[in-house]
Amino acid sequence: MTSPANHLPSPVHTALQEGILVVRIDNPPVNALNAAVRAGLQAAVQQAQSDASVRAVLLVGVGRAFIAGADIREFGKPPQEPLLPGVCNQIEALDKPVVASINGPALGGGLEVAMAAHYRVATPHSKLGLPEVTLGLLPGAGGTQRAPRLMGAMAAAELMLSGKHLSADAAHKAGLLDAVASGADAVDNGLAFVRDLLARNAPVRRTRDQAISDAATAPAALDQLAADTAARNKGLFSPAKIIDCVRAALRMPFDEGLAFERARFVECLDSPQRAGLIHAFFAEREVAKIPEASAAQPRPLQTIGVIGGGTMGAGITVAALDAGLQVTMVERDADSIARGRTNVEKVYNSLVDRQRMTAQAREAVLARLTLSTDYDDLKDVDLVIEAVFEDLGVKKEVFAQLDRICKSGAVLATNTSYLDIDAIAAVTRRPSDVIGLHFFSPANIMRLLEIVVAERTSAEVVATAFELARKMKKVPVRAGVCDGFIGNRILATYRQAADYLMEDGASPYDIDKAVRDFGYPMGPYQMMDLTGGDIGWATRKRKALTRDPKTRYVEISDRICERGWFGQKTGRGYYVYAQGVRGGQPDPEVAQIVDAERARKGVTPRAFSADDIMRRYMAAMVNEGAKVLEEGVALRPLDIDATFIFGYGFPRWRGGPMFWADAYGLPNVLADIEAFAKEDALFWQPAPLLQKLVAEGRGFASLNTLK
Ligand code: T1G
Ligand code: NAD
Repeated sequence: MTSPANHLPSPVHTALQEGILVVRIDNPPVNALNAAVRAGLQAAVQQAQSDASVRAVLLVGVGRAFIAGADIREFGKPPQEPLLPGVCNQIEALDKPVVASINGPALGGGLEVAMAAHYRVATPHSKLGLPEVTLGLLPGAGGTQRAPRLMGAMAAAELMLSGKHLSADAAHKAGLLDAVASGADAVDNGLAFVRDLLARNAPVRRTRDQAISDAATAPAALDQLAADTAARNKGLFSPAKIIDCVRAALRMPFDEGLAFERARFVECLDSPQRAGLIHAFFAEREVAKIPEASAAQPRPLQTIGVIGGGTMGAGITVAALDAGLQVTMVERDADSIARGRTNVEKVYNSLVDRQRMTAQAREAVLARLTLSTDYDDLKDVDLVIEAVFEDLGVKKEVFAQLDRICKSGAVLATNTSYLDIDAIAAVTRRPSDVIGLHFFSPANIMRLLEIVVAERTSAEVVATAFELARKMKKVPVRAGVCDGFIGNRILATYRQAADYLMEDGASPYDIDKAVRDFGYPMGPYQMMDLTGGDIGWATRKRKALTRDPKTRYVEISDRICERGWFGQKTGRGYYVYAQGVRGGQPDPEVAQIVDAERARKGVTPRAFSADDIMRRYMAAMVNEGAKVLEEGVALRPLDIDATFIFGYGFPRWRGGPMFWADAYGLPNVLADIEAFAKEDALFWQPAPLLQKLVAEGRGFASLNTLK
């Protein structure tokens, strides 16, 4: 059978077996419901309806998934018939039992197809969910009307708002499944289930006809959920629409509810957040597609060494243990290694305390950890990650030792935030085995891993680093060597723009508020207080020796640090952190310091609106991003987007700074920079790449495909 959409062979195959029409959906890698699949499903239903020898229908997915949802790549393009809501209604309307036999992911439209079927069975490792909210959407093929009828309105609302994937057991308990089969083969499981149905002459059971179990209590509970959701998902568009649809399911007849859902779905589709979130979805995956991945195979990776058991060393150790690896942590002395052990155990103890891990599981994980003060214990490891003090001399010493001790073929990595990795590699006889693995604090939580490829790093070592990231479920971004790589370099630039705003008249608290209202969890001065003002101060002092005297330098943060006010860790920074009070309070003494610095510099403060603040903040970020691109430090704009979404709190629904810039309009970004350059031409130098793209009428998106 060919598909009407494109006359290519249909990705949906049917075969009659014992009077059961087995419908196989075969659209690798995850059987996404593109136009051809939808057409194939529709044709299968029509075949089942018209063929009297068909007594029942069995839907299965070929490969590692049932159906992972609508084809996300189709969103934003003109819709192609048949549309999924209609296909689901046709499946449900069939007057012969339809069984969905699930293996692997049944997500979004995939679960909607299964809920339109009359019965559902799944293999034990299947995952069921309605994660459309993570794409700025809602279940648009009946999911908001059928899920409440299968699992209750509140449970359905929570599933859709969380975007979480349920295990087969949890889905069964929730009412989404009729059975969890023991077998791993979906066809066998399905055939056995259908045979039993036919033997019992089981009726067609349409989900639309099911009553909603908590219809009496749900309306009031939904009010509370709506309030919590609005507070939790500040600025997000689709969560409120999901709740409106569940309300409709409680109030309206099924088909009216479907129409209501459709209208809300189209509103989400048209929201710019959908485009930003879908860009983030694909950016998260595209970053792993790097030139070295096709040029080399990763080396074996079972045993890891971690040098330093401080903030980062301990977090990296936990990330490696969670990835199932053997870890040897090495510290300077007995006290330090004891501290390292405590830092690691603290993480697992709190998981056990919160019943998110059993004591046995903790012991099993910690059994894979070796603690040492002897570098010789690293002689057989596959990869070492150094996380000692941010001092070039100390790091060079460590790498010289590793070069002497580690086996040939071991990967030698540094977690430095800023230092020159080529200089570190140069103290070894194997610079091709040296690479930067820049984790973000807390390293066992933050998903971003900047993989810094030094001048001599081999393709095999890069591939091995990306394999480590895959094992640790990190989002790996390939970066070149420069001061601060991709993230910290761009961070330093927009932080500078924020400091200029502060010295010119904006209060640090207004700047933080503008950045929060833009969608960040916190502003730059709150972030400085969280990570510790002393770290930035040390960096500024280190850079003072080489700073261009013509560059404008704001000393307000120095004044604050000179008082020992390093932020949360000292109870005071830009904000005051009173015992028992959530979050920091603006500090009038900081405002006095700011005023004094303005007076000392002869600056007459002026007013800046939130829009003025964000135009400068974003212009600095995007302009430096363009420089990072043209220097080849980042491969593609999407690498910068992923860096800031997964490592610096950039609001995911805006798609990242470079994606945001395309939406805002590169000519507008350039115009802003040229306007600001009238005040400070040295800082506001437009990136040649930005000027080129504007001149050619192109966006950053045009650079997202690797040559
Ligand atoms: N559409 C298109 N491509 C998809 C896709 C999808 N739904 N899901 C995955 N891919 C691609 C992905 O880009 C990658 O491509 C490859 O498949 C493997 O994915 C009407 C509106 C299923 C749990 O949100 O969560 O249905 O990089 O690397 O880690 O109501 O993919 O190899 O070229 O992620 O094993 C709702 C999204 C859609 C699920 C597998 N569905 N997918 O994870 O592999 S909206 C989702 C996932 C919808 C309806 C609505 C995961 C996965 P490439 P992968 P994985
Ligand atoms: P930290 O001070 O918390 O820990 C450093 C540890 O290294 C200490 O426990 C110290 O005893 C140990 N150490 C020092 N010299 C050693 C040696 N020769 N052999 C063995 N152990 C030694 O510092 P941190 O915050 O964990 O930072 C470590 C590295 O990670 C730095 O390069 C830093 O720039 C980088 N980094 C830090 C962060 C962050 O947010 N803290 C984020 C990313 C990267």
